[in-house]
This record gives sequence, C-alpha cells and structure tokens, in this order.
Amino acid sequence: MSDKLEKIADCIKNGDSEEIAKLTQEAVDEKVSITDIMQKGLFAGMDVVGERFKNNDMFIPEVLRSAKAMHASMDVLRPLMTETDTSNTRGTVVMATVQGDLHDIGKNLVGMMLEGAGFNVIDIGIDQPTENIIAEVKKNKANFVGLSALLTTTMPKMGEMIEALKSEGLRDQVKVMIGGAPVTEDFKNEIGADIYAPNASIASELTVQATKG
Ligand code: B1M
Repeated sequence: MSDKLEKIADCIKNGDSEEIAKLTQEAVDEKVSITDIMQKGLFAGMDVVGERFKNNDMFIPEVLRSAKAMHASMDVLRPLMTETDTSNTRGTVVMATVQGDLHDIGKNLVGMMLEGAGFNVIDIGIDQPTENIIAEVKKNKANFVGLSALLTTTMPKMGEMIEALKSEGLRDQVKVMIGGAPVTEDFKNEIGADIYAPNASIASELTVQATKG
C-alpha cells in the first residue's frame, strides 16, 4: 500500500497526470483511505515540489505540471468526497483565492470537503478582487466567505475583505474563514476573521461547528 502512495507522490513530483489518475483509482479500489491518499501521496509529493521550487531546483512550468497532476488525482477523489448528499442544507459558502494570487489547489480541496459536509459551495476562482467576492455574497445571500491565500504578499487582501463587509453592512450576516500556507491563527485574530483552518478537513469541521452557534 505504501508503495502505491509513494508512486502517487512520485507522480506529483514528476507531473504525471495520466499515471496518477490510474494509481489513485487503484488505491481507491484497494480501499486506501482518502486521507492517506491525500496526506501520504499528494501532499507528501507537493511538499517536495515546494522545497525544490524554493531552492530553484524546479521552475514554474514543472510546478504547473505537478499542480495538473494534483488536479487529476482530485478529479478521481472528488465524487467520493462529495457523495454525502445532504441537499446542501448547511448554508452557502462563497469561496475564492484573493486578488493577486493564482494558487487554487488548497481552495479546491476545502471546497470539495465543504460540499461533502453539505454546504452549497460557490467557487468563484482565483485572483478575485474584494468587490467581486462582495457581489457574490450579496447575490447568493451567503452565510460564509472562504478565502485562500498562499503568498505573504496577498494575505492583506483578507483584512481588506473584512473591512469591506463591515462597510457594506454585511459583517453580521457572514462568517469569514481564511486559510493557506502562510495564514495563521494569530493573523486571523489580527484581522478579525471568524475561522482559521490549517487544512481542508479542519476547515470543514469548523464550518459545521460555526453553523451551530
Ligand atoms: Co507558488 N509559491 N508561486 N505556485 N507554490 C508557494 C506558495 C511558495 C511557498 C513556494 C516556495 O517558495 N516554497 C511561494 C510563496 C512564498 C511566500 O509568499 N511566502 C510561492 C511563490 C513565491 C510563487 C510565485 C511568486 C513564483 C514566481 O512567479 N516567482 C508565483 C506566484 C503566482 C501568483 O499567485 N501570483 C507562484 C506560482 C505557482 C504556480 C502557478 C506555479 C503553482 C500554483 C498552481 C495552482 O495552484 N493551480 C504554485 C505552486 C503549486 C506552489 C506550491 C509548490 C504548492 C502549493 C499547493 O498547491 N500546495 C507552494 C509551496 C508550498 O505551499 N509548500 C508554492 C498543496 C495544497 C493542498 O496545500 O494550498 O497549502 P495548500 O492548502 C492547504 C492548506 O493551506 C489549507 O487547506 C489545504 C489542504 O489541506 N487551505 C485552506 C488552503 N486554503 C484554505 C482556505 C481555507 C481553509 C484552509 O478556508 C477558506
């Protein structure tokens, strides 16, 4: 089993989308848990990619191939993560990656988990200006906004969002969840967001908790 997960991690490192889809399906058929596939396969591979990227041992085109491989595996996992049909009764979440930021893998995972937990997830994508997010919140009468940022330079957009919700008179209606590699609990407190989640399963747990009071 761990051999298969290692191969999945290798596919992330090598950006092999075809092989990873096949291996992910095999792992699912062999009843390997989704958590193990993600943690020991996908994230383990992406950690190495992140290190190599930082050290200039990997460059953007290769990292994009790794991201594509991640998505190919997630395409196999998505139906399994969202099969709990609770008719989206828990509320509506507008999800976005903040302006200036193109990273979307973590956001997509969080969205998948939230859908699986019964939320109606409206994912408006990457590089989203605050005003777009506000417009979607209004249009969909959202209960939550989920913001992802992977760059220290784009994190301040999250604080800008809180201020915009206040000035639009929407702050009491909408809970704001933030996440992404550089984001922390301290940063959440600093900007006055409601939820910080370090990963997708905690994001889903905390959002469900937040609906209960
Ligand atoms: Co970028 N990049 N990147 N990159 N990239 C990082 C983030 C970096 C840490 C790499 C490094 O130097 N080690 C670094 C940021 C440094 C910093 O600011 N501190 C970096 C940089 C510098 C850049 C560029 C500036 C590089 C350049 O152009 N010179 C550039 C910026 C582009 C832009 O956004 N404007 C850039 C570009 C890219 C690619 C486009 C090539 C590609 C993104 C492709 C895509 O997303 N479709 C990419 C990638 C893939 C990465 C790394 C290698 C991997 C990110 C990832 O997908 N991780 C990353 C290194 C790293 O993070 N270690 C890196 C896997 C994913 C599952 O984890 O997104 O953390 P993550 O999500 C987790 C949690 O954080 C949490 O849950 C998720 C799953 O459990 N979470 C949330 C995330 N969002 C959440 C929201 C929530 C709750 C939880 O609530 C709403």
